[in-house]
Amino acid sequence: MPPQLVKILNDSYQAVKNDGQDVIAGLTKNPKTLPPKYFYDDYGSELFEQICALPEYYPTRTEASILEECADEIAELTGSRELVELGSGSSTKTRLLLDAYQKIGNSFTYIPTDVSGGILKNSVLELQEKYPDFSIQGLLGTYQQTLTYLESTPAALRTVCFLGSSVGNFPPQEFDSLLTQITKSLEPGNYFLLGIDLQKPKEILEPAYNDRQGITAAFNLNMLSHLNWRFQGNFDLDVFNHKAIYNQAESQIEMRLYCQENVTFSLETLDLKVTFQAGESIMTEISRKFDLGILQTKLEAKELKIKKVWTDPKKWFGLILCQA
Ligand code: AVJ
Repeated sequence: MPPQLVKILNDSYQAVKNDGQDVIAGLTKNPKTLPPKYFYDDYGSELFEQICALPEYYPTRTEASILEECADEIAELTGSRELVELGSGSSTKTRLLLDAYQKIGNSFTYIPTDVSGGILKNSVLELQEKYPDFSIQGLLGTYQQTLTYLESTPAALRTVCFLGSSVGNFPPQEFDSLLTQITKSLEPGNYFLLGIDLQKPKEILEPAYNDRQGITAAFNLNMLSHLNWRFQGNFDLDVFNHKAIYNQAESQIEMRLYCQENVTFSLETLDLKVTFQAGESIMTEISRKFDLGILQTKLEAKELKIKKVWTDPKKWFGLILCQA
């Protein structure tokens, strides 16, 4: 049998089956929220790729510029034979790391993981062609499912990477438990590579999340169309508006969808009715902006020893390499 391109992490890795419970919890809260993982159906992942290329959206190209400088060093320092990536998307930036590991010439396994099956399968196919000597195994699942799986399959020379500042989606407490779970997925000596967006003026941050072409707006609204197909919903995208603001006190971007009318929608398979007052919003995402020093202390407290830290000349983005 040919190897599976993508292994599906199903609920056997999860104690409780929970599909949609997080949607119910968020939409019955006041104020309403939704988990950012619902951005990423296949179309949402495609929109996110477009965001990464926007002139206002600096994180992707800034992180790539740092990786261009330090990928060889990371490959040498870690000497890893396995790279697991959380939320790999198209794996575009990761190719800089894969190139560096390829130069070293050891046998090597790359494990991209994502919640979007379409983009994951396509990138596994492309990467297998570009890196014929690497073993490439996609994992389809949430961060939690992936980390639980990793814990059950330890590897001596493993690096787990979490790029693009996706950790910024986690509020402080959840971030804390995520770090605990990441530590559990690592054996002593394994590495963790973390990409984080750093604090900077509102004048740079807000345009990055309210782009002039409206791609971020389409990305935000697509969450409702994802819920419509996944849970037989009837959200009318035309009555919602996108807006992102920088909450200076919390150092986070907050992205919301504002409902323009008094209206009720339903999600049939969740047996849920959701009523909105005109002007009411759903918060779909927070994107935290970090202080490099505070974060380093936090990682050390989680028994992740800082090996090396890189930034760009403007100090807009940081890359931290830790060892368990
Ligand atoms: C993928 C979570 C890192 O927070 O910048 C981009 C998602 N949302 N534009 C971010 C996002 C709106 C992105 N992360």
